Amino acid sequence: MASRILRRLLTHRDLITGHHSPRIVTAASTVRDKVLLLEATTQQQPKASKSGLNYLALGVLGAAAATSSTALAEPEVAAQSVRCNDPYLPPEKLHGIPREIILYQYEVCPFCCKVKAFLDYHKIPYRTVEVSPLTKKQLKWSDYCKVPVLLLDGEPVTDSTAIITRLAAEVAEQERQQHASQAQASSSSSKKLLGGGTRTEEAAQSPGLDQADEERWRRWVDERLVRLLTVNIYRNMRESFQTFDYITASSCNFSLVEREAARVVGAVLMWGISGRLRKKYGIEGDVRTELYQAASEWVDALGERRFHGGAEPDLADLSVFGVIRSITCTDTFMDLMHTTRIGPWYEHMMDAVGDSSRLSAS
Ligand SMILES: N[C@@H](CCC(=O)N[C@@H](CS)C(=O)NCC(=O)O)C(=O)O
Repeated sequence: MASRILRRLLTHRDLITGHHSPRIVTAASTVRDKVLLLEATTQQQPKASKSGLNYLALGVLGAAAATSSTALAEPEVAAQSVRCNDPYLPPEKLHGIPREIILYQYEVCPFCCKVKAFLDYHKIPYRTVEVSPLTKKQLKWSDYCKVPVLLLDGEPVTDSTAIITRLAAEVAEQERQQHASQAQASSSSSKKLLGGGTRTEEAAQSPGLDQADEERWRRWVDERLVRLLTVNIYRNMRESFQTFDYITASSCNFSLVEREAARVVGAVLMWGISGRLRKKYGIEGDVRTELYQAASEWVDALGERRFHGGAEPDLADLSVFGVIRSITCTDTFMDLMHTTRIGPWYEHMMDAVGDSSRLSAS
């Protein structure tokens, strides 16, 4: 199973190398029905701490980490960011699917990969700007120091969860409008509208419960799964080097010397602090065993369903998939596929998400 998945992944050049073929996709044709009930509030984003331990080692990648996509023009936006109070709550105000989306990212950052999984699944075109972890010069227009940052027609939105919540609300609204116009055209399609579009009938009958569960698992990804993945990919010196081979290979504009320096310093540094991370995250047992347990929790939660969302992935599926996809080519990933029951779901997710909707750098 794992080797089949890996073979297929290796055909996805964009994931491994950061190279992408240009592709124009119409977002409107692939929107999914996401019903979000709660109200949102927004507030000014405080300046983020630069001490994010997860990707601390990425700092050693330095200014050299800028890839070709960095060539995109600096945005003309106010030096401030917008963030939901509670990132799981949809925004009060919708603006429609943005015409231009730019993702400021680290290529293999799990939070950025979560956002990319959402955009890829919905075939919403986007460009990426690879941020230098050391200088963050690509983000100097912003007071927010982390990635991802998404520019939606020039408006900055921060935090992967808030970004996905916001985009999901836009997509749901677009789909609602499409259904409404279809319902006007024929009475039979109005029946479909009540059925919830792409959601399962069961889900449509209990939207409240369904959304609460979706949110619970999204929180689980942010508060448990990402942390477990992080401590696993740096759990010993060999795996830490393997992870940094992968990270440095994913940033395509390194000179040979820069790449080697980043690889060695980053791997040693991250291995060195992995114990502290474990403590910080309250992970007491063997990290691999705990990760396997987490995978079991997820598979058990799926039950007989193809996806958590039923016949189609929901935001929980896309979040779990996105963060796991960020560690492709590591032993942690292979062990997850070999040792746990998560493989079949992961393969279904690869099929559902399909090719990336990322546009090539201009
Ligand atoms: N809650 C944030 C977390 C973002 C985050 O921690 N990003 C890391 C990269 S994986 C970061 O930018 N750390 C600060 C740094 O690299 O200086 C989200 O979901 O977007």
